[in-house]
Amino acid sequence: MIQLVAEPAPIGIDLARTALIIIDMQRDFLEPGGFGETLGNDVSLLKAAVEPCRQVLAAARKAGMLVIHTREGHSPDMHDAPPAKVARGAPSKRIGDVGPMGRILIQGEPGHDIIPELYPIAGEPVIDKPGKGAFYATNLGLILANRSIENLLVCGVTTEVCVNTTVREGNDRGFRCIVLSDCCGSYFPEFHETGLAMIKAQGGIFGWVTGSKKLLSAMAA
Ligand code: C5J
Repeated sequence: MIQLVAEPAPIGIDLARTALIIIDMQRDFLEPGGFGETLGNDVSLLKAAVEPCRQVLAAARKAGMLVIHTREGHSPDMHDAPPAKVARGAPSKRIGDVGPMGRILIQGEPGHDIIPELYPIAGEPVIDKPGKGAFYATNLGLILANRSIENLLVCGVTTEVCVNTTVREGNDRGFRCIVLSDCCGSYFPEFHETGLAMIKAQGGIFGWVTGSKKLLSAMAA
């Protein structure tokens, strides 16, 4: 058990029943020429989350925790891409179009891959998800049940989209979701703050929020 200083309240978690889930730290979101940039975003805003995430990933591996990575994207034939998602907005390139990192948000393309700093190692499940939430149309729930996981430490991008959606899904499935604020990022700093505020409001309506340093010092204690 470790005791975590968190908001809205401290929380004790058993690391043997805790998984680290790193959401969509893909080149398509973090590097120029990918999905994030085609939507008109400044992708450099997500960079700050990489180093805290790397430190937490190293600590989780050292502690023998279950580490799960997710990737948002679609199969090359796009049978799993809802037309309403593909047609959305006015991006410079749409999902499936060819960009400098290959076809946008398509599995197997360079842009779909996880950034080198956080690259999965053997034994770490990588969940390919067609939606924003990591539970939707994936076997994440099964993987967590098979390991008797009760708590999720959540990192990744973007705070208000895929992180928030996954936390809401996880909360409804009975998981204690603890979001690591500096390990998450958004193209909109105000949405990052509000996304975190929504999780911890009302006594922790969706979960808890803490920072990587607090987690690392609790794990080291
Ligand atoms: C978005 C995500 N923002 N991973 N995806 O479209 O948050």
